[in-house]
Amino acid sequence: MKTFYITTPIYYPSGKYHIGSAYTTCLCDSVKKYKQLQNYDARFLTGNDEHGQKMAEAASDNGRTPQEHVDYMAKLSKELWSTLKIDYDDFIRTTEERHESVVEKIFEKLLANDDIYLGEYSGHYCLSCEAYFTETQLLEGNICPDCGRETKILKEETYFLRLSKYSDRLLKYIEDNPDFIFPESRKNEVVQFVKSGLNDLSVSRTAFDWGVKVKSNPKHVIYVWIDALSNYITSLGYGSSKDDLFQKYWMNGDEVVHVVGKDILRFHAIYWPIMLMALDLPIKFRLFAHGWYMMKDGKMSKSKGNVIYPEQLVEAYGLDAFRYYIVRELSYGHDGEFTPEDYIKRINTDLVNDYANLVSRTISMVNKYFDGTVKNAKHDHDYKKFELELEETSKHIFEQYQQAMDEFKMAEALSEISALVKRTNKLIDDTFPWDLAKDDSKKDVLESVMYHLLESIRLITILYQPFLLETTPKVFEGLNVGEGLRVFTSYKFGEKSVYQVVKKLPHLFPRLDVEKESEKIKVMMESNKPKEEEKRVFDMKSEIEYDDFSKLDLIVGHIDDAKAHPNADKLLVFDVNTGDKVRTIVSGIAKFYKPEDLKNTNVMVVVNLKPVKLRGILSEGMILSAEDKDGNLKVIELNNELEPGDKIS
Ligand code: ME8
Repeated sequence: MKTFYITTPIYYPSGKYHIGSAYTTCLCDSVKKYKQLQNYDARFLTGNDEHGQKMAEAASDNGRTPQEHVDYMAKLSKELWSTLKIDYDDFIRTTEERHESVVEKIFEKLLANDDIYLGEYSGHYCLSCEAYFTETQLLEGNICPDCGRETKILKEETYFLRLSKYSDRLLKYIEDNPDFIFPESRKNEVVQFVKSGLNDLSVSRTAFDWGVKVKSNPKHVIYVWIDALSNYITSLGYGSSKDDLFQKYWMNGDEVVHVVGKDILRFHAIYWPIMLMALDLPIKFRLFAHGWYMMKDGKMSKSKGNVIYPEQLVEAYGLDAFRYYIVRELSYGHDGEFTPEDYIKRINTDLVNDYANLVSRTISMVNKYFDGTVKNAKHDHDYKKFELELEETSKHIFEQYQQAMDEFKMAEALSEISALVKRTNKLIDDTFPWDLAKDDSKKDVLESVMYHLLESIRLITILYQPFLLETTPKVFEGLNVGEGLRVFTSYKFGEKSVYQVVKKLPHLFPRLDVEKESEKIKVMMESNKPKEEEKRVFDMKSEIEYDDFSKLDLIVGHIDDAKAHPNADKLLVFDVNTGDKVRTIVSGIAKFYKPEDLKNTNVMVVVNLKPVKLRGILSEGMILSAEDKDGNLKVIELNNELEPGDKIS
């Protein structure tokens, strides 16, 4: 038996998982089931990424210790996966001893081989983004290109992984293995990035301690990505005394696929293969990088009230509808949009109108005309050509479906099945069974048509098995199809000789009212908004004296005019009347405002801040804004009765 090993990323359990994480997990689970139908020995790994500063912060935001927090979240995650009937073979947590002890060894091994070395990192660090930036990335005035705040020069002792040493080998590997990273566009992104030159990667931190400590120098904590990426092999027992799974699925395995979102492509396409090369292990995996589920108003975010949780959709519309929609709606490698209307329409069209309707019409006709029993009557008749056409279509669709599934084009695979459902429904339109039933001499023809409908439903249901977990067994049972005729090797017209169907199948998917049900989903999304009284936590700076505060000259300013910065997308340039004069102030808020949005408003200005040149324009002050939970900046607008130059204290 050939082996197949598929993995999701390990998720950061900072909060409840939304439909984005559920997408990757459902997709991998469906692929596992598909591979099992192809007779592979398939293994599926998922888990949680529990270390790092952000996790420690999420824990303290929730009033828990980091360990309490990750334990609690692991329980919630497993509950979600069980609600979604995810059939993983292992759930790895990076705080488990079996993982930590091996990560520790991996680091020491790389250190001993001189692939990791101790050095010093000095660079412009943005405290808010927790990231270093190079000189060329910074905006003028050492401003962070992501959030527009001033960066600080930080120096810290850190270990580095020699990425530079491996970049040629990596490029050659990508060239020699054209299907290593897919889709193609993602591969090109990676190649370009590597070709632009790889700097050695800082792989340890000293600023916090929630992580795996470097054994030989415990004041360092191993960088969360080195820790996290190792999960794909630590879970198989690599580096431990019991490594038979590692030998079977990795070293001697036939296929390994890591499925990841586009945002973590670089980690998997560059750092991970380089780690494997440095460990002298084969790069066994292929990498599929998918797009994101977005909302009409951008990214999913609790405070926008646009988040929807998988559990809510499953409870309202059932598991199969959710699992079907989630892999059907995102097309290969692209982003897609979740809208409540699309959700309901997709279920109504594909599952209610086409599939469920075909099954229920057929069962009721077979009962009405043949008392529930139909056999394979092979003989010629006037409608044979329609039946043969259906047989041909179904053969072709099986090939197309497999090809799409092998290439991780789930939406295409599902639309192939839909095409077969439509084609089968068309056999009813082509042959008018109700007319055939009126003529006793056409009984054989009618039986042949019914048989073809039933066989086609069997074949369709075989293909739906990786996706519709609850519905497909019901249909097979209703049609009295045994285990042996539910497998790919039985995908052929004529394999089942006699059908004996149930009197009536319970509704597979009830028809939904689009307007009413979309409204219901919108209400669910609104209810997911954080409650007003929810505690906000921020990083409190150290206490200051009044004298420190009084050093600030805070003044009411009136924005006379505003325009885009000619040389920087992220910056806006304001003419602000602060009473004494009209100042030019450059502000990194272009992501949140159009220039005209703030014209003629009164704002708070720090006027005695040392002027800085930002991309060629001298900025003579700072307009104050507030940052919401999701990092959006909102300028603090003041009462219009205030005058430019009024002092704020
Ligand atoms: O990145 N649509 O964890 P994570 C589709 N711990 N996918 C989405 C999504 C959306 N709206 N939002 C997030 C991490 N994702 C690391 C991984 S692996 C060794 C370590 C996807 O919880 C995202 O693209 O932040 C990523 O693939 C996955 O969820 C986990 O993200």
